[in-house]
Amino acid sequence: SATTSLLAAEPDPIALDWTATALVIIDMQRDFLEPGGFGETLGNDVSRLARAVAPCAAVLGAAREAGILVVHTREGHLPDLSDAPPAKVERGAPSKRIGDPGPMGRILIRGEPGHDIIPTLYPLDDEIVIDKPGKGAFYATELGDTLQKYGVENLLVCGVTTEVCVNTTVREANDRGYRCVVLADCCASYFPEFHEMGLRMIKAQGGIFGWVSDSAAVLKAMA
Ligand code: C5J
Repeated sequence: SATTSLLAAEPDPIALDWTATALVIIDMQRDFLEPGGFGETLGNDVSRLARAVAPCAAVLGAAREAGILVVHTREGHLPDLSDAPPAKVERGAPSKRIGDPGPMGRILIRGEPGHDIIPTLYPLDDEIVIDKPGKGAFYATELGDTLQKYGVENLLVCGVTTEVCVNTTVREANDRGYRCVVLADCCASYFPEFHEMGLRMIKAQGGIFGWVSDSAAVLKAMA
């Protein structure tokens, strides 16, 4: 039908019914992409994530124009840290821990400037924003119910970081029966080799837990 397109992807092209497809943009937050946030406190070079912004913006613009459901996610915790497991807060040797004050407010806390989505990809008022305490977007959130309500079967997945929150969310979604297509140039990692391997893991073995495509293929298929 007119609502279905064939999207070039690996390991195989995939037919997508756009009325049953959502664009999911994972954790494109100032805390991960800008200096002074959670990502940098862990010792990462946050400039490595910048490459994903323009491709994400292009796909987001096309999805908005095509009327495709858009979902944004944000990783973070309540101000009292009641949803932050001590095992997560205590881990490693960061320069600042979750909840500590930083230049963009308290690190990884809901409502603080650093927790919000970067201006270039800022959600529109009618778009869905899922706040999640974990790496996966299904754990302890309303995402599953929301996707079911909208009749979603397929996810186009963008965001950061490829091997952490993107991979975890795609694994969760795959087990729940969603077809997940990860857009390679719309994702990024602090570790280029983890980005590469994170994508290869998804599409290996005939697409063991998803597909991999890119922004150019999506723009072409949506046109
Ligand atoms: C991380 C994420 N890397 N959004 N979070 O801690 O991938």
